[in-house]
Formats: sequence, structure tokens, C-alpha cells
Amino acid sequence: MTSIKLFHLDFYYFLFFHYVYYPFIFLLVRLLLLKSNLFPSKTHWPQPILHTLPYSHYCEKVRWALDLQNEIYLERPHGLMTYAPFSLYYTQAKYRKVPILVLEDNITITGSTDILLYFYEKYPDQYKWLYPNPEVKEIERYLDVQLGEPVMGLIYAIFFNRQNTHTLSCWRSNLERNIPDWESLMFNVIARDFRFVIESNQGPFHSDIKIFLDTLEEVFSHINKLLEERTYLANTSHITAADITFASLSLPLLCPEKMEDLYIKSSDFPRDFQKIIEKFRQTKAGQFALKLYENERTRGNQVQIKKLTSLNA
Ligand SMILES: N[C@@H](CCC(=O)N[C@@H](CS)C(=O)NCC(=O)O)C(=O)O
Repeated sequence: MTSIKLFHLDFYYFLFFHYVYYPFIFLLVRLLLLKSNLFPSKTHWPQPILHTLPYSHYCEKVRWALDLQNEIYLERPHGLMTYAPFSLYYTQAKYRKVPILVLEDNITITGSTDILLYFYEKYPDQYKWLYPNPEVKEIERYLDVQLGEPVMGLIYAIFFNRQNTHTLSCWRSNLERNIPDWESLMFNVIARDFRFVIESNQGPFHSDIKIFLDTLEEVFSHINKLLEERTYLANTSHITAADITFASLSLPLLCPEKMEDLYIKSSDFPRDFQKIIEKFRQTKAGQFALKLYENERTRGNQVQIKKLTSLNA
């Protein structure tokens, strides 16, 4: 059995990504950081720097909270093929995902919930609206896993499905924009093969989609129930981290119009999935999230990479 697995193509992709591709980009990033001022550094920008995949729902969660508070920060958007070496670089190879927040002296906070907690603990007066009661954290923890992970799995499964080549070019034109050109180039060169990596991590797509959807329906009906008696999820009179977590982690399922510049229009999804989006939108929970996007998602102060380059010049 082991020898079959060993000669499986996925295994070579795994080796390639972890021992050739990531280290190569890691060294490239290091070199660029040393040799140029193309990248944000504290000398050029004293505010926190948020490294993101611009369309990631976990990154959206952080952006939403910071924008609502009018926080000044810089967003450094990355591509799907290049975010990991940056995260590894700033965390001394301890963490590979985004979002990460880089503070003075390159102190780094990882993960959306810890970033929100950092602001809440550092500026308790300004950010007390985020965690006004203990239930907020409970709901947030539940959603981070039960909603965030299946949504992410589902989106990868749909867009990196080998049966449908259209979805990959849709991903390329919608999601690998607003990032530095060299990062989108890396996507063009390598994304086709990235399917093997995702498949080797997640198993065959078609069966997973059903599992993801079942979990998501369960979460939505749990939220529907909460909303029968509440205006906001943690029984408050105003938005909290729990509401932001639910709405932002549902972003890829609901495709709110306000976020089309960062994400994908529902009409660009495969036809079958458009029906699913519509179904989730029609639920009480879906309506709640869409209303939050409409009324309480301010688009903020973050400075994007294009502006940053001129800032550094
Ligand atoms: N629990 C983390 C999850 C972060 C996460 O999974 N981020 C995704 C982007 S949506 C990622 O970086 N995935 C890449 C990977 O797993 O290497 C959070 O709340 O920030």
C-alpha cells in the first residue's frame, strides 16, 4: 500500500510544494525585503499591516471589524500561490495561513479571532462592542470551525474541479486581481497543478461537496433558530464579533453585491451552485447576513498595495 501511495502523483506535488516551491518563494521574499522597498516595512508605514488573501472570508472578518471601528491599517493582499511564504516569513515558519497582522518590530498576530482579541484587549474602550458578553466568544468559536472550514472546502472544491475548466479561469480573473503582478503570475503558472494538492488534502471533490453542504445547512438552521428570538446573534442590541463572524464567513455562500469587487458575482458560479446560493440567501440567517452587509459593512481606510508602492517611492 505504502509503495502505491509513494509513487502516486499527489505525493510528488506535495514534495514539490513543500520542499521546492515554498522555500523558493520564501527566499525570494526574503531577498526582496532586504533589497527593495517594494514591501511594507515599519519605516514606511507605522500602522498595523494585515496580510490577506483579499477574498478570504477569514480576512474579511478582520477587515470588517477594523473598518467598523475606523482603524487605520494597511492591507497587503496576496495571491493563492504566494501568501504562505509571507506568513511563514513573519512567523519564523510557525504559521502558514492568512490573515496575519504584523505590528512594530515584526511582532505578528495570527488568525482572525486572535487579531480581533488583540484589538479588544489593547483598546478595551474602543472595541468593547466586539465582545460585550461571554456568549459572543462561544458563537464565534463554533462558527470559525463549523462554518469557516466547510465554506472554504466547498469553494475550493467548486473552483478547482477538474471537470470544469471554466471555473479556474473564473477564479483567475475574479480573485487573483488587486494583488501585485508577480503574485498573480505565480497563480497563472502553477494553479492548474494546485488542484492535485487540494485533492490530495481533501479527497475527491464530488463526495465532499455533499458533506460540506450538509454541515452548512445544519449551521444555518442553528442560526435561524437563534434569530427567532434575537436581533443579533449574542442577544445584544448592536453588532458584535459573533455577527461579523457569521456574515463574513458566509460571504462566499451569499455573494453580497457590496463585495463584488473583492469576490465573485453569484452569476459567475456554475449554474448548479447559483441555485444553492439562492437557497442560502432565502433563509432567515442568509437574510440576516445580507442585511448586515448592506447596513453595517463600512468599507474602510485600508491602503491597498498599489497605493503602498507610491507611498514607498
Ligand atoms: N482559524 C484561522 C483560519 C485561517 C485560514 O484557514 N485561512 C485560509 C484562508 S481562507 C488559509 O490561509 N488557508 C491556507 C492554508 O491552509 O494553507 C483564522 O480564523 O484566521
